[in-house]
Amino acid sequence: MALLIYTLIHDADEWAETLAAQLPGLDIRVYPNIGDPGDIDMALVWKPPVGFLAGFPNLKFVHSFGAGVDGILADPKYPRHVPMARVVDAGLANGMAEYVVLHVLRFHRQVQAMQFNQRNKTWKWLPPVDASERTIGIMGMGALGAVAAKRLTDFGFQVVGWSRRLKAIDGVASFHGEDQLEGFLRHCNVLVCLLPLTPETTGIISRRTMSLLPRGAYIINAGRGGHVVEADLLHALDNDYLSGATLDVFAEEPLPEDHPFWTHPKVTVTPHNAADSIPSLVVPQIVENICRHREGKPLLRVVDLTVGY
Ligand code: NDP
Ligand code: OXD
Repeated sequence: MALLIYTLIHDADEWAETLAAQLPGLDIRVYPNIGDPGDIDMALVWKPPVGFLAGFPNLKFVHSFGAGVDGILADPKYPRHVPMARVVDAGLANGMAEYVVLHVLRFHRQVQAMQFNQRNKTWKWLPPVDASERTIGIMGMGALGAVAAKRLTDFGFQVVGWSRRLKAIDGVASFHGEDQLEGFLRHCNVLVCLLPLTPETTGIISRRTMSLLPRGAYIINAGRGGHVVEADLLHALDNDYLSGATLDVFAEEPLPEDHPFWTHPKVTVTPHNAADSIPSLVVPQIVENICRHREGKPLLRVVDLTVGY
């Protein structure tokens, strides 16, 4: 039996080499050199094309290259009886926490305004705001959100989180469920999205939800592009309701050359690299799942296919 690797954005050969070094003898097939599809019982994938995975009759488990699995579940022909595992990694959580802290601090320390002033050679003192007067709200208090929230509390920010289920994290007020979304949003001077993209969360940052934020709020989206209704965000920025946005993920990636986000004075664009799966850090957990599969043990870090994350 063999492991198939499919990705158009990672260095598939590097991943294959790292896997081979840890599991000598593992039969690894890197797309497009698949051989007999009947040989494939495991697949490590990122955004496979529609119907691709359904073409492997002996597939027993699928592993995502990353934390998110929306790019796999977007395939309506995904064989639903095949379990899927995802990456939950301290390195990834650390990278994401750095990204969130960096952009929260940019907002907090008014870097956008100072850069604007510098371009105009304007020496202007901006009144400071104490961190305790800012509330940072994190949508999605999972493996990534919880770590970012904790780091933000170290700076003295008020931190609130929103998730499906109630959380108990020291120093972080927990809101949960649809009913508490409005109460959560009303607090957030910065709204950070670290949700998975599911039918429930698609388009969650919309004109309605943004209107519930305090005037002058800032948005950081490192979840998925599909969380944001882009036209609504542009409208809120252009009407000075929001003070700015940092966006790492987009409805279409790479972000098209003519997209208004590229040149918008209030938007910071990063190319979907808030946090990356690093082969040397992540491969051990994939190897662990391959071994468990071979030994007939339950997989770890399994995705609940009924909720989509
Ligand atoms: P987790 O599955 O660990 O956490 C997801 C969180 O979202 C949970 O707290 C969950 O609530 C909450 N959630 C899900 N659905 C809802 C809903 N309908 N209403 C309220 N809360 C909800 O995921 P990770 O933290 O590991 O990753 C989150 C996402 O980050 C990924 O799915 C991916 O899209 C994105 N990502 C982006 C990267 C980048 O570089 N830009 C890198 C890595 C990931 P509960 O805890 O109650 O289940
Ligand atoms: C992920 C990502 O989901 O990098 O891991 O987006």
